[in-house]
Amino acid sequence: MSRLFREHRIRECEILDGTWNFAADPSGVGIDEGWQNGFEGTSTVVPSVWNTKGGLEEYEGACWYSRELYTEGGTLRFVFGSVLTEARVWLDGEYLGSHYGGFCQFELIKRNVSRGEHRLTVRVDNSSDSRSIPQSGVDWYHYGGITRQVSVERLDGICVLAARLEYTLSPKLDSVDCRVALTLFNSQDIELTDSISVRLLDKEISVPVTLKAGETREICTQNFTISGFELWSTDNPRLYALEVSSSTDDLYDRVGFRLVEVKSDGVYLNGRYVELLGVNRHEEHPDFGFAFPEALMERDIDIAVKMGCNTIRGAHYPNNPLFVDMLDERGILFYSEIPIWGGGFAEATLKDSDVLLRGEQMHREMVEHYYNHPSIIIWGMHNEILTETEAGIEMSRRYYTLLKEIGGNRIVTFATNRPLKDECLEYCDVISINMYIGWYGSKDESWKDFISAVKVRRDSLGYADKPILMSEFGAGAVYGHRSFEGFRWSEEYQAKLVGECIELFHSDSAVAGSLVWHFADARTQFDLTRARGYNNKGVLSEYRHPKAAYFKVAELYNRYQKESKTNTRG
Ligand code: ADA
Repeated sequence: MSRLFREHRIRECEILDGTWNFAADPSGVGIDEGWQNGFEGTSTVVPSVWNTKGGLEEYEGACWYSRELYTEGGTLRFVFGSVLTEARVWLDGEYLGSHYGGFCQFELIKRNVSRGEHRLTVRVDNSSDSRSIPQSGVDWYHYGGITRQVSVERLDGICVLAARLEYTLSPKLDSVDCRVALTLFNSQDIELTDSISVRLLDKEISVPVTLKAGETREICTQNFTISGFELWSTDNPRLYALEVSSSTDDLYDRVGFRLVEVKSDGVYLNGRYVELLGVNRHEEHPDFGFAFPEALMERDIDIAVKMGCNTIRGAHYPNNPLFVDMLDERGILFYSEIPIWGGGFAEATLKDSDVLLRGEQMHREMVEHYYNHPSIIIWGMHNEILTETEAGIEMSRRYYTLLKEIGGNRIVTFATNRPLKDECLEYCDVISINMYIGWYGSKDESWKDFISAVKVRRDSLGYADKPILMSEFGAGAVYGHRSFEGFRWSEEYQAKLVGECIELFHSDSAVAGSLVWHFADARTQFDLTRARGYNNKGVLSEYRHPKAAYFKVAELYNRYQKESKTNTRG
């Protein structure tokens, strides 16, 4: 997986990014015609999206990718950072497996591979419909392709496939009770015994293990206590190395210790109140789609920090782990969710057992791959689904229970656009609200009345202890469209509305924070209701040029951040 640091010092890894053979398969004949054994194509670069290639801008369907690789042989593990949306993979024409769902890593293992040249082939399909996740009617672009790094690893002996640090801080936050859950795999054809070493700060734990040929097993270290560490926080994002090794393999990750709590007035990090001041951000760019370049990730973070943000919502899917690594380093809080974007999901679809299972699988994968990131303080279950219906309630109950069970010390929430009739408030730790008063709907609606009505309903349902997070609000502004009169679609209109919202939310002690919709304009398939084919509610243009709203948000967020240093709450 591409990370900001080296994950392996023993395991041999080769990055397979670069030039691949590529062909679109619009009539879906590839498998029947045996393209898994080879096909005529043109060259393309991986990672990328095909929608930036001439002729495929609006293409939805299957495309094929293949490339050669050389290996010394043995057990190979192919790691795909993200393939949108369904991947089927072959090695030398032999089927290895498939994966459904973009935006999250998956791996396929093949044992007994011979030494020499091999051909890796991937069929990628980004078709969407009413039951796909994301479903067809979403407010972003259905890019397709191999959008994050691909690599191949050579496994030897007993291997460490995953290591998850589970910890509980003491009440004084000066010591931490830890254990590490390890996923181990015997890559050989014979039973093996080894000793796994786990190192974290001054502790080194050894775990003896015997695995049958080809066996995968999750085991946990005994509990151990650490003291003399620094907490991870927004001011001091202290990270520590978690190193796991067997005699033939290793895995390195970074962890941080922090406590996330929710009280009626908001979110507390390590016992200190933190007002969530942030933006929603699509990991998308007109020139690269979802194959978002690393240097731009860093630039986006620089811009967000300058804007005074301490929080980013990865709307609406798990972001590149590299980006989350950067957030870990910079002390920025992250809200990570899966792409269940409700707009077009009918009630029947929410009940559909395949859809429910797909969503569950995506949550499990998100937790599995992102568990150790201290910056992730919020798991988002879904966005704007029909939470007043039986199906919405059941989906929320199911995912909330799951994420509370497996998600570690994190807030679990979902973004609702119907808080005055939402029947799922039981299934969230903070009430995250997407609302666009001042943009959609009548000009007479009042934000103040709306927030009061939400609080009255929340309290009457017995959830007065759950703070409100304004997870989306904003207005469209076409970059460069200025207006003395402050007409809609002008930068002035957006700046005024967003500024007034932030000031109102900041002044209300029931509101935990504001996440402006959104960071930068992003391409959408809603091209009739969205000028230019973009969602224009970015405070930056798609090329990261600031609109007037950027400066308004920066003024307010930076002021609040300054004031919070003297804030005595918590
Ligand atoms: C929703 C949705 C966003 C975006 C926004 C808008 O709240 O979650 O993805 O579509 O509305 O711009 O209308």
